[in-house]
Amino acid sequence: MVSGAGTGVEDVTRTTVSDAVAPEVALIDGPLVDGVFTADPSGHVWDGVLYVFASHDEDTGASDSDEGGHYDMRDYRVVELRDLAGPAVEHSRVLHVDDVPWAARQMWAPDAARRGDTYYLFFPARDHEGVFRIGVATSSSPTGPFVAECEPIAGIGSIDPAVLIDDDESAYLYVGGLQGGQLQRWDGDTYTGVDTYPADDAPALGPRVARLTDDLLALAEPAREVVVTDETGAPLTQGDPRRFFEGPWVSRIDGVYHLLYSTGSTHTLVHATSDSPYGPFTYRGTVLEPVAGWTTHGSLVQVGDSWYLLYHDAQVSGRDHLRNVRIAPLTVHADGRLTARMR
Ligand code: FUB
Repeated sequence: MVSGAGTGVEDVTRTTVSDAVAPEVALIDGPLVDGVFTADPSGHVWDGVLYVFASHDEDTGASDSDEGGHYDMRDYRVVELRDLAGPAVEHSRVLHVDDVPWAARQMWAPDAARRGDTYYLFFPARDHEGVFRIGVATSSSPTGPFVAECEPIAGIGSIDPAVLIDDDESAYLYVGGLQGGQLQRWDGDTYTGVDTYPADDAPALGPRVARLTDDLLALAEPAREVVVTDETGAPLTQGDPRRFFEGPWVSRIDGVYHLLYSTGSTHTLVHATSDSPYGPFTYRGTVLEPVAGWTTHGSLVQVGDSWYLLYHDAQVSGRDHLRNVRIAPLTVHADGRLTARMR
C-alpha cells in the first residue's frame, strides 16, 4: 500500500506553521522509471495503490516543428507504486495507437478515471485528417490493456484531457492546449482549421470543460470555456505570461477547486482557484519553476493526508521530447497557494 505519512517534514521556503507540507521522506528520488522515457503524468490512488498514467516518449525520427511533430508518441505506460519509496512497476500493454480506429498519431497527455469496476483512459491523438481529438478507452484493470471506443468523444477537441470526479460523483472533462494542441482552432464544438488567437490585450484563450455522462463516454452538456482571472477579477490576457497554455488539471483540495496548468511558452506550472468546477478561477501563483526542457506538465495526487506533484523534465536526455516522470512533495499553504520544488 502506498505510504504517505512520515516525519521528515521538509523546510520549504515561505511555509508558515499551518502550511501542510508533504513529507519528503521515503519518496523515489529522480525519475520514477529508468530505461524508458515517460511524460505527462497523471496520478490516481485506487485501493491503496498509486497509478501514474503517462505518455511514452520515443525518438521516432519525426521532425521537430512549431506544432510539436517530434512529440510522436505511439502508446501509453502506467507506473504502479505500492510504496512511494518504490519500487515502481512499469506496465507497457496499456493502449497503442494502432488499436484506436480513429487515431493516426501523437498519443499525447492522458488521464484516467474509475467508475464502479471499470477504468477509463482518456487520451488525445491526431485523427487521420490531422485534427487532435479526445478518445476514451476502458478496461477492467487500471493497468490495462484498454479497449478504445470506435469514435472520439463528440463535441470537444484539442489535447490534454483531465477528468475530475467530484465529491457528488459528477465527472468533469477538461481539455486544451495552444499551438500544436490546436485549441485556437476550435470555435465551440467546431474545428475551424484556422489559427485564431486573441490580441495580446484581449482575454486569453482558456481550457474547455464539460460534465460527462454517467458512463463517462460522452459529454452531458456543451463544452464551455474556463476563464482565469487576476486577483481583481479581470481575465488574464493573451499577452500575459501567466495565461493558460496547456495541460489543465483540476483537484479539489480542502473544498477549493485548484486548476493546475502549464504556461507553455513561459514554462511554468501555475495554479488558480475557484469555488466551482467551471470557474472562473483566480490566478494564485507558480507551483513549479521551469524544468529542463521546453514543456512542463503536472498533476496533483493525495496519498494519505499529503499531497504530491507529479511532473516531468528532460534533464536525463537533454532533449525536449524525451522526458522522465518524477514526484515531489506539494506544500498546501495556509492561504491556499500550492508550491513544489523540483527534485
Ligand atoms: O507530451 C506532449 C505534450 O507536451 C503534452 O500534451 C503537453 O501537455 C506537453 O507536455
